[in-house]
Amino acid sequence: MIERLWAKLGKSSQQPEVSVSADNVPEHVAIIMDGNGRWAKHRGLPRMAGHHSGMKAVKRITVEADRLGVKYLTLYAFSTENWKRPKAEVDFLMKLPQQFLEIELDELISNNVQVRMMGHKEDLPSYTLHAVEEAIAKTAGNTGLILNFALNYGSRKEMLEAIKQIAADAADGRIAVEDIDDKVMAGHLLSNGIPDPDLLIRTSGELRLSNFMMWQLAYSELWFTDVYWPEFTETHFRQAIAEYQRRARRYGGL
Ligand code: V0D
Repeated sequence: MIERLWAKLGKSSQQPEVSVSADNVPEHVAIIMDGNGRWAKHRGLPRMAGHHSGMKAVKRITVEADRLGVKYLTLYAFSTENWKRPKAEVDFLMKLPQQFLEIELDELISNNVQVRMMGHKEDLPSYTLHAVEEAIAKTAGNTGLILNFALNYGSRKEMLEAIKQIAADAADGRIAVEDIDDKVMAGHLLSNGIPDPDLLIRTSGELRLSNFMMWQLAYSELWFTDVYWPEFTETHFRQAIAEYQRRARRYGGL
């Protein structure tokens, strides 16, 4: 409620300061960016307006994550279940990576951000994949924030593919069944090479994982807010991180 009021005022300078400590910043923050359609409906706008507005929040939070010293930011942009939505909406969504990158890629490059994608590439339209792959290639040498877009991502599919690969390796004698452990499994997941998220944020009031990084989130702190993704600001992000740090201090005291 109070967030809605702040959001209406618009300017982040009018929001209360949330103090975040310089140490114990989560290395990896993952976000389920929910509530874009609901935000639009709430305002009497088409769902597409919500998705478009959600892109601006992506920009804001990327800048803020970088400023705070987060190393990996993973954003759930499109799930394997999202294909069930009306074709017009899917078509609109698939144009967003290109649109986002046309506006933001140069700034991402000058800010040393490395773009990555985590998801099943096969079903994506070629223009979507090309835009993302171009951004990945152009930022591959960057050493700053890793901005990891989960695109056509589904955790069960990810785990099933990993299990199939490991089973094939076992069947062909490349690995012994008793040697299959956490590390082998993690090495076959789409997140290979990225540490597990320290903190998961989900916006818009739903308290579910919705098939997102179920292996990787096993030990993560979870933080939920009723705020719709298009209204999610730097201040909300700092609130989540401050709460993460408060929890970390509590464990430290034990
Ligand atoms: C819509 C809210 C950025 C969530 C944010 C294809 C739903 C806005 C990207 C993006 C989407 C993806 C890859 C990339 C650069 C940008 C994006 C989708 C949806 C789904 F390399 N926002 N965004 N992709 N929305």
